[in-house]
Amino acid sequence: MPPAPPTLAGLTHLHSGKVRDLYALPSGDLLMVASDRLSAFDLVLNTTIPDKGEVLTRLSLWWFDQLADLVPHHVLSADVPEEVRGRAVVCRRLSMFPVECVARGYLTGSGLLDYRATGEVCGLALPAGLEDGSRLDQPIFTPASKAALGDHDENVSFAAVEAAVGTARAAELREVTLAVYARAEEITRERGIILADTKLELGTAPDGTLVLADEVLTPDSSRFWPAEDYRPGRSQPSYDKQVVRNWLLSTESGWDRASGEPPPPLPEEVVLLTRQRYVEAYERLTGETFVPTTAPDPRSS
Ligand code: PZK
Repeated sequence: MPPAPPTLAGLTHLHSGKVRDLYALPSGDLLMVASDRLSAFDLVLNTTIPDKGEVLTRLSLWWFDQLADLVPHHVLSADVPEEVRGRAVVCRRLSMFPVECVARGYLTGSGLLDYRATGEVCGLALPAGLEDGSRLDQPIFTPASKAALGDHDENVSFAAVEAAVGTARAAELREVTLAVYARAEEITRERGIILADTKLELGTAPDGTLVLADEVLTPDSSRFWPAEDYRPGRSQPSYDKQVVRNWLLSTESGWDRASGEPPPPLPEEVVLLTRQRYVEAYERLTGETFVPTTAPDPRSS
């Protein structure tokens, strides 16, 4: 059973995702807290990864800065309650669009499944003969409807987005999503990392301005692949989670993915290697050394 979200004095808990928790502040703004929780094979593991929440928070802040000339973001401040220092941000409360805005430059995951079934992804016809990991000639906007926690988002057509948010807003969502992907892909490529796809959450401010929300371009919202290991025609190793997946699938873990049993706790060496992968992604992308400023997550023991 996954741990309960932290109780924060005076704050109302609003939502919990697999790894993040959202609270309402007395000011009316929101507090988004990134935990050290880790998901794999669609499950939240019982083992936490030290510093993961802080690494991902700092990475997301760095990306917001890289994207600031393309789209405004929701972060107001990193001045947060001391229990969550370093891994939480104060953000503006927006009216969120009921759609996950995904850009894909490479074919894998649900996009690959849809392509294999229909030759299309979100109603977009793709050339024949693509395989797992194929680079697309042009990045594509592949929106998805938001599913309840634990369910998978469902890929939807652009027409469905138009029906949900109106034609003008739908065009804006596509344009900003593809612009963010293009900017981010250029940056990751220069640093030896392939950005296969990324998922954005967008909302509007009271004056109607489109604003980028949630976390952006972290390994939890995007697929990062080490460029040196890229080989289309097979599933690509994940930058951050491959050690965890390999161990869970190994006989050593004793876990049978099909059993419905919760996965066993991760060995210390798997935890430390995985922590190092998150830190390395942060350092490779930002060019900055990661120095933790947080108190340890009290739920990580
Ligand atoms: C908002 N989520 C996703 C779920 C999380 C986050 N700035 C905003 N204004 C209004 N709503 C949201 C945001 C943002 N970001 C984001 N749900 C609502 C979500 C669970 C945990 F941390």
